[in-house]
Amino acid sequence: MKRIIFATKNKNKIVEINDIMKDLDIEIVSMEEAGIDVDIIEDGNTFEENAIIKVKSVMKFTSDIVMADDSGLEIDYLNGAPGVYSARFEGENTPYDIKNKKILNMLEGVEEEKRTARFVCIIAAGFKDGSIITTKGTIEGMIGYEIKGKNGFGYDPIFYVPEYKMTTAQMPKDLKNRISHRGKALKEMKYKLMERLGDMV
Ligand code: ITT
Repeated sequence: MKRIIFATKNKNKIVEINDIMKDLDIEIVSMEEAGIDVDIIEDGNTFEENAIIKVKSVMKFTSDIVMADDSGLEIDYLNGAPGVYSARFEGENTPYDIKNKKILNMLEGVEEEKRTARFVCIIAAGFKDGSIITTKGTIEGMIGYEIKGKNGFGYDPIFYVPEYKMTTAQMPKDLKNRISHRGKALKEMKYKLMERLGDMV
């Protein structure tokens, strides 16, 4: 079976990615499972730059296909913050309950129309010939007024999707994976991979 190494240390992402890619005949393994341990300095200014940095850092250690996800939450009222700093917002190791409460406080009293936000995801894939391709997915929503839901991870409990009248943390995983930034970016990547797989691996 063909193998892709996913350059992430975020276990929640690996779970979602495996679910989304399960119909492909490809084994997705984490860096840990592949025995690759590298500290990646995410010093890009955009999601795309960071996704490519992650892929390139791991490509040095393998000739397998390497894939990475750089994602985050853009809040319009905060001029797009936390954006590429989503994981580092208020400190990398701070529990999300605290980060989410902080955001709710920052938006206290802000009316509904101004609470718009989106999750953005860039997926990058690097191949043994050195080429790298990227895909992008977004999901539009708004910052809710309270923490709601136990599914998902990160900012899901405050990311409210009006169309479904719930946060992404209240969604069953299949629904989130179908409509999410990551789901959309990975779906497009799946098609691009299927086009290339024959001669690239
Ligand atoms: P890797 O770099 O090792 O992949 P990371 O968690 O540091 O893991 P990012 O730099 O891409 O990943 O930061 C993404 C952050 O954006 C993530 O930690 C969450 O805070 C947030 N985020 C991304 N996708 C999300 C989702 O589907 N639901 C909730 N929060 C999400």
